[in-house]
Order: sequence, then C-alpha cells, then structure tokens
Amino acid sequence: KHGIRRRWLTDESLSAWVEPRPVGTHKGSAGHVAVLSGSVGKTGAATLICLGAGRVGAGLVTLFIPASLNPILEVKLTEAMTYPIPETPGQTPASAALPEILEFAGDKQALAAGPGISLHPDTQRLVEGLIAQAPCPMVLDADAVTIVSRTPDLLKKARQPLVLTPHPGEMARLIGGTVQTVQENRIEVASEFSRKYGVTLVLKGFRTVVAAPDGRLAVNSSGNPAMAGGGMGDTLTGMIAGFLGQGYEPYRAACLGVYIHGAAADRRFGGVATRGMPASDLLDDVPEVIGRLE
Ligand code: NPW
Ligand code: AMP
Ligand code: MG
Repeated sequence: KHGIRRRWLTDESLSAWVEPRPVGTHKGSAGHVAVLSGSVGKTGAATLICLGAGRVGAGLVTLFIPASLNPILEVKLTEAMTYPIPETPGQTPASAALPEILEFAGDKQALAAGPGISLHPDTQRLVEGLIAQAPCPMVLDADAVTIVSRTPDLLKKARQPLVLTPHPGEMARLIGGTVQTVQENRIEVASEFSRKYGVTLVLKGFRTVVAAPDGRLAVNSSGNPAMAGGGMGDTLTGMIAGFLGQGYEPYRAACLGVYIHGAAADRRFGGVATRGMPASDLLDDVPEVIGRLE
C-alpha cells in the first residue's frame, strides 16, 4: 500500500547482515535450539526442522518428541539430540511436558514449535503454556499457528519475541478470512497482523512477505516452484530458529531464513528444474549460500 517501505531480499541487500563466524566459535557458543515437533505419522517434519537449524549454523539442537516415538527419532537424527516427553493417547505432545520443556529451554537460545504436533486439545494446552512462558525467542509454525488462530490474543501474553510462519491457508485461519483475501492483500495482511499482535510475521508462498511489529517490511526474491512439496516449510522453521539461536534479532533471523531457504533451492536446481526437489536436498546447499553472503 502507498507509503509502506519494503526491503527486497537479495544477496546484495542481505550480505551486510550476515556476521562472519569468529575462528574460535565452538558448539557451545553458536546457540542451542530446542524444537517441539512431531507426532505419530509426522516425524519427518521434526527431522527437517532439526536439520534446518543445523545447516544455518546452530551449535546444538535438541528435539522434544513424544516418548513412544523416541526410538524412531534416535535413528532418523544423528547430529541433533532427542528428549522424550509425555504424550497423549494419540502419540502427540502432552501438556504434562510443559514444566520440563520450560526448565530445559531456560538456558537455551531459541525454540521452534508446531510442525506435526497435531491439534489435540491437550497439545493445544501445551502450546498455550509455551507461548505464555517461553524463556527465549520462539518460532511458531504449522499446527502451533492453527492453534493460535483459535485465540490469537494469546500472543499478547508472550514475554519473548515470537516469529509466526503461516502458509496462506494458515494465515487465512489466523485472520478468520479466506485464502483468496490473504493472497490478494499479502502485504497488508502480514503487516496488520504483525502490528496488532506484536509478532514477526512470515507469510509464505511465492514472494514471501516478512513483517515486523515496528513496521519494517520485506519481500523475498528467491525460491522456485520446485519448492511446492511436503516438508519445505519445516526446513524453513528450523533455519529461522537456527538464526534466532545465533543471536540474530527476530526480523533479521526471519529475513535471512526466508531468503537463504529460497536461494538454496535456486542454487540446487540451477534455474532449470521446476519440480521434484525433496526438502532435505535444498539443505545441502544452505552452507554455501551463507558463505556467499558472508
Ligand atoms: P486448499 O486445499 O488448497 O484449498 P493444513 P498442512 C491451504 C505437517 N507436515 N496457497 C490449503 O488450501 C505440518 O507441519 C508434516 C494457498 C489447505 O486448506 C502440519 O502439522 C510432514 N493455500 C500438518 O502436517 C510433511 C494453501 O491450507 C490448507 C497453501 C498439516 O499441514 C507435510 C492446508 O494446510 C507437513 O509439513 C498455499 N501455498 N498452502 C512430515 N513429513 O512429517 C496451504 N494452503 O491443513 O494446515 O495442512 O500444511 O499439510
Ligand atoms: P509449507 O506450506 O509450510 O510446507 O511451506 C512451503 C515453503 O516453500 C514456504 O517457504 C514457501 O514460501 C515455499 N514455496 C512453496 N512454493 C513456492 C513457490 N512456487 N515459489 C517460491 N517458494 C515456494
Ligand atoms: Mg508447513
């Protein structure tokens, strides 16, 4: 809309934001990201978040996973650690896990929550508790966004910065509107929600929009339709959390995650292929895209 200044996310506009990594960096100084993701049938989302956080340089990653699924994740994940938590009868995260999650996260640098956790009422209580009490900055995606859309005022209780990463369907739920309204007014919808609730809002899809509550706004130039596949958003959630964990402020962490995610997909497919890219493939190209910016 008239008067809104937008940053166009490119190599040139973002390279100044990427801090060169000091030679003496160690895993304990590069940020520990805690992740709440996964339930029966949705362990892939959890895996992709952990890989995404590691690929952008998070020093350590720990996944909270419903206890009965822990043996599966112990096999799927190698670099990331797992932390089995109480579960509902449907093998989704239970609210009984809240105290131990809060305690564990107390000395960690970032949280990511939501993909593949389900909309189970007891999982909803867990997410509500996390929003109110999280001790560090947090990315909320997928089912956590859908849970928020039931009572968006929850967001105003947060004590730490939040980054929400809805796709257009999830954004429509957040504002109680349709996907068409969202897509026809992407910039206004993202910036209004961000200001109203005081959160950084990432509205995904072709030309992803990033809005900060102080009015900063960015539109992404990277990415391609080969990204239209399951798990793609989960890798982005991990990447943004990985930047938050390394101390980037929420708006910059979101812009860097969004741009590098798409740029890695572009690099991977060399501007030729238009389909058939597994989300885990683009992760292989992330470190070199960051190196190019650094
Ligand atoms: P439609 O159908 O086009 O009318 P959901 P989900 C709309 C997990 N996953 N543009 C779409 O509308 C997730 O993390 C796990 C426009 C539909 O109504 C979640 O926990 C995976 N509309 C869970 O699965 C890999 C769009 O939104 C609705 C749109 C369900 O998540 C997959 C779909 O949204 C997945 O990540 C767009 N670009 N995108 C795993 N391997 O473990 C979506 N819509 O119902 O929230 O379903 O996003 O698939
Ligand atoms: P999700 O729907 O949560 O899996 O997220 C999909 C991710 O892939 C988001 O980061 C989207 O911006 C990205 N994506 C999907 N399709 C495209 C496209 N056609 N062009 C650019 N990015 C896309
Ligand atoms: Mg998603």
